[in-house]
Amino acid sequence: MESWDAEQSAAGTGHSEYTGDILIDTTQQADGSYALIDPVRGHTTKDARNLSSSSVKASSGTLYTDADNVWGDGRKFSTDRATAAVDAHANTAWTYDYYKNTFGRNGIKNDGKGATVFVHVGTNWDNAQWSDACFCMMTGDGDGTTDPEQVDLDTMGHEMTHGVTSATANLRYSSESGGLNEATSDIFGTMVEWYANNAVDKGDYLFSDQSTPPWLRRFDKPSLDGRSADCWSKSVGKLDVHYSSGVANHFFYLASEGSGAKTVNGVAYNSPTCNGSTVTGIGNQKVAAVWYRALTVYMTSTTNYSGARTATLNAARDLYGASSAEYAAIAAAWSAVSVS
Ligand code: ASN
Ligand code: ZN
Ligand code: CA
Repeated sequence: MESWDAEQSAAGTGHSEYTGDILIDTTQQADGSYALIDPVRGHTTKDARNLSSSSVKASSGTLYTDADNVWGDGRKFSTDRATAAVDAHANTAWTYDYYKNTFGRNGIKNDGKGATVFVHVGTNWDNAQWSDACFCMMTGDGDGTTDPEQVDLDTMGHEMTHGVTSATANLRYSSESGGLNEATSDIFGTMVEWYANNAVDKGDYLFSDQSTPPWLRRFDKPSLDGRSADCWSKSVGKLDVHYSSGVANHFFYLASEGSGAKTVNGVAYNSPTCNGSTVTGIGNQKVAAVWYRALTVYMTSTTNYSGARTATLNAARDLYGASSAEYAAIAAAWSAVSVS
């Protein structure tokens, strides 16, 4: 009998750390309390109770429940342990919706199954990660002094995208394929931010700008972080994957916005080219569409930078035609980061 359903979906109010006051999808349980179970997308948000990332399993931690369906206090480093959970729960939903509404992808594995999301992992763990084995995301509380909880939009999008990459091209997490794996997470993490169109955490080409201000990585000139590569070279695959990703992040910016100085949503960028060319952008939605098709149709576990150029050109040909401006822009942007 319908009126006796034990669980029903409800709209909760969340006081988030990074995106203001928001609505979150929760589930009312048989005892009348509300739980951070997303009835639409299937993901569940839990408190890891400071268990270290290496020990977390899907069954670890405690499901968040609440009597009045009003969650968190909007503060960073909050003593209210539900505050980081508000951001994690909502931003996982934004990521799911981005993939669903943009590419028709039904969850991380495209099987409609929701993941488990953990907040408060470890002690002063200034990181977040995806685990295939656990089918879960883990987020830490930051460093305890400067960096707060690692649950902002682009970070959640980044981690969930590692699951998408595993389920598709499965790019090996070392050398050039590892850089492409990391860049794929940076690119779609950023696209989730653009998709969410939040007034507080605006779309930008800065990664982890909210939880590690002013930013951890940036796309227009990745080397500004002191470690990432702007241009491909034979030795780029020797870098840590979070720095060899710079070549693809730089490609993404150039193909989206073009070379030179530009202010977007109030942030000033200045993107150089490695070959002295001038590149005209086609907008990040088209570049993301090309990247998604390349990732899901053409890239494999061993794709390197040269292979990524071929994969994205194949995707651009499929989507826009071989003589399109989009195809030409993808080619020009790769050439501008020295990938031929
Ligand atoms: N946050 C990092 C990442 O997703 C964690 C790691 O290096 N695996 O890349
Ligand atoms: Zn990553
Ligand atoms: Ca950002």
